[in-house]
Amino acid sequence: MRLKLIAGAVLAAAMTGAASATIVGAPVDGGLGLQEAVTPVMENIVSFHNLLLWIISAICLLVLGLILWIVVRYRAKTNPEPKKFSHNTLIEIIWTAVPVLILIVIAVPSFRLLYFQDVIPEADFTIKVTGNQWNWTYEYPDHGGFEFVSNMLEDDALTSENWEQRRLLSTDVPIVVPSGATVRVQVTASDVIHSWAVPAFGVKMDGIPGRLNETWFLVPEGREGIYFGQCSEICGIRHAFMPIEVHVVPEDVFTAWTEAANADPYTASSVLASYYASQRATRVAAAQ
Ligand SMILES: [Cu+2]
Repeated sequence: MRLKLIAGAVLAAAMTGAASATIVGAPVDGGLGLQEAVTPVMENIVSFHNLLLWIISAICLLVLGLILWIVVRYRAKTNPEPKKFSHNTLIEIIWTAVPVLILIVIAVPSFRLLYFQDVIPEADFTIKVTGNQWNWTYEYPDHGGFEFVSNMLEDDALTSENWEQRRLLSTDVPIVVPSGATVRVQVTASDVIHSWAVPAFGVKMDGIPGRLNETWFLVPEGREGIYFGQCSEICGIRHAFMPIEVHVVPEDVFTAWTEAANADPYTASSVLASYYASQRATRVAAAQ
């Protein structure tokens, strides 16, 4: 009896684990920091951010210390006669040179990171993203050129039947990419400026009507899952309701999805549903 109960609990844990394990890139309750980095670009952004945090904290503490020291040491009560000097050359040289040095220390990794983001490595394939008021059009020119529009799911359409969905973040037709592939993303817009941003990828690229911007991302193998993003350039009244949902899946699932999408991109998500169902089944079987 007890054994059965334990087995049941393990099974339930495995099943909820399977349902929640697929969402990787999403906001978390009470979260303060950046989303967990999954691409090399985001890993670099996080370490640059952490470096800046040390520098900025040291500067704040130094300035706070100086203010406290001056407030106490030079207060009117103990200094009835104010000093009359107007400048101090040595101090002025120091407070010019030290900030210049700090800025150089910051600039070097900053430019290195900018070039790393900006210079697109040899890409495996391209996705073209067009921002519209208020949804995204996706095109896969290297996989037969199919195209579809991705809209936010309204609250009453949310269902976690096939995979876990999130309010204001899930879409009716998610985009799919394989893990381990370098993906070039071309971003533009049809009406006003939008911005295609996925925090866990370290990607935020403006889509500007009449122009084509490029960026890239690479999700390593083993980091498959669902990643969410949002339009990040205020673009009108429904700006907050044009999310981005990216499913990173193994290569063979991606191939099956592109084949289905070439026939009909609006029903191709069934490939994802059966992939997650088989994953769930494997996990449940492993737990038994
Ligand atoms: Cu927008």
